[in-house]
Parts: sequence; structure tokens; C-alpha cells
Amino acid sequence: MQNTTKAQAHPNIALVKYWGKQDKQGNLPATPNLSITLSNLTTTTEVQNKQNGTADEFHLNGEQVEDDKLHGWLQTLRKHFDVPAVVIKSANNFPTSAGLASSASGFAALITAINTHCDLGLNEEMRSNWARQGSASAARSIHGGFVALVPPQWEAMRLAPSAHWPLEVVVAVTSRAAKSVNSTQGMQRSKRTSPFYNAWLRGAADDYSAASEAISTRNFTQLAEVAELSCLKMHSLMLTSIPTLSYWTPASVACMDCIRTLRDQGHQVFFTVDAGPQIKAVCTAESRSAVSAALAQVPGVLEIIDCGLGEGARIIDQ
Ligand code: 2P0
Repeated sequence: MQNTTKAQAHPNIALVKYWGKQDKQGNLPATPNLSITLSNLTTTTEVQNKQNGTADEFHLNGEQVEDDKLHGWLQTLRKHFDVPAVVIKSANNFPTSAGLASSASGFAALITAINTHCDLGLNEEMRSNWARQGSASAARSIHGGFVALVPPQWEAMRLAPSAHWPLEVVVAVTSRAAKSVNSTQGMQRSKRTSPFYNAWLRGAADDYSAASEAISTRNFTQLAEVAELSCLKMHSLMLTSIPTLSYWTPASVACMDCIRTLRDQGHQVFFTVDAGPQIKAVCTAESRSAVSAALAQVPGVLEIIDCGLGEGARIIDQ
């Protein structure tokens, strides 16, 4: 066992969204979903053995924190593997818990680090399975490029590498505040109360098929149409939950309008928005600088982050 093992992973953004779980063990999404892994936004996680005491210790962005989800996940892992008490230090180079999928990159980096640190012998599928049990979207951050999370295995698989279609992603940050209702609670609420939830379930397989076909044929117009539809259907579920879940700021809405205008002007760009106020504009390399410049001018945009498609979770600095 090494003294310290370090891993890195990137967040991903879903182009066909997941919002709602199955009533089964294993943290299984209710619907097939599909994402791209981002470059530039990075979670770095290091694991070392605890020297004194038996309680795990968790540090996030330099501060020691308690995290029930993480403790529960480690307990489940220990039912299957011999994992000693550990100190986990995780840091994000982007806002945490603000709709930029820090839990996705967090659990993907963590299982990757623990796998090597404790010689668990997990392959990518198994790491994806464990990451999913921490946070379903984390299953996808094990891989780079275009990634699918589908039944029956619910272990993410890579649909295509980044080089297949090197799209770019411009993130417009409109708030750095942590969200008030986390995704797990939000999707439980939507499943329980939104009158649109059953329609959402019925449409998901078609959305998934259209998006995976658009990716394999590099059909931007088709991908744009289905990705924006999936995003807006998910936010419709959120808005029609009781009480309502509204993650957008006025600037989020203005960014969506800006992206539609850019598209009308001939740019290849579409938006997607997760459970948070940040807008992700997916575009071709030719349109990237125009998209960045236009979004930077939208009132209320605090920061623009340019990303490409990133790699999967991996060990660094052994
Ligand atoms: C997704 N999101 O497909 C959707 C779109 C956010 C909006 O999956 O309860 O952190 O930990 O499994 O994975 C965010 O939810 O939720 C998410 P849990 P997760 O990316």
C-alpha cells in the first residue's frame, strides 16, 4: 500500500439528463442518460492511511468536513473490501455544490484513488459501479469523451473518445452560491410530486437513442435539438415539483436567450443546464470564441470558463 495515492477526475455534463431514481438498491437512475466529460474543471483527491484513530477524515478544499453520504459509501465499500481508516483530501478548481457536478468528479476520483491505494483490483466498469453508488452521475466521470449510463448494468460505458468529435464547452457562471436543495432531494421531490414525471420516464429512451445516433454521425443539429429538449424537460419537472425547484438566476435565462440568438446567426451552439444556475454552451471549435465573448457580455455572468472534452478518472503523481 502506498503512503499517499492521488487521483484526478473531471465533472461531466449530461446531454440526456437523469432526474429520478429507481426504487431499488444501488442508486440506479430511472432513465438512460448520456454525458460529455469536461476538461479544465478538475477534482484532485488524495488518500492516505489514518495514522491515529479509526475514524475516517475528510477534507474538502482545505477544510475538514463531515459528509454523511461519504461515510455511508465507505461503510458499504468495507462490506466488500479491506479498507483501513483513511484521510481523504479533495479539492476542486471550480465552485463546489453549485451545479458544476462536483459530486460526479469527487466520487470518480475517490474510487480511483482508493482502488489503487488499497489494491482493490477494480476495472473501469467496477469503479463506475462504485462511483455510481456515491452519486449516479459520478459513474460517467470514470470515462472521458462521450459516455452513456444505461441499463441493465448501469456501469457507464464510453460511447466515443473526445477525438471522435472535439466539441467545446463554454461555462457561464452566474452564481457561486451552493444550491439550497441538493440533487438527491430534488429528484425525490420531483418523482413524488411533479405531474410530468411519468411523461419524463416515457420520453427518455427516445431522447437517448436520438442523442447517441447524433453523436455517432456527428450531427450537431440533431444533438442540439435533443439535448436542449432533455434539459428543458428536466427543468419542467423541477419547476412543477411541490414545492417548486427553481435553480436558475435571471442571468441563466438571459444566457439561454443569448445562445439561441447565436444559433440564429449561424453558430453551432446549444445550451444545457444542470441542477444549478450555470449555463453550459456546447459548441464547435469554430464558434467557441464568439460564444465566450457573447456570454461574457450577458449581465449577471460572473465568469466564463472554457473547456474541451476531458479524460476519464486516473491516478496521478504516483
Ligand atoms: C445528470 N444531474 O444527469 C443530472 C442532471 C443533475 C442534473 O445527476 O443523488 O449528483 O448523488 O445520484 O448524480 C446530479 O445528481 O445525484 C445529476 P445522486 P447526482 O447529470
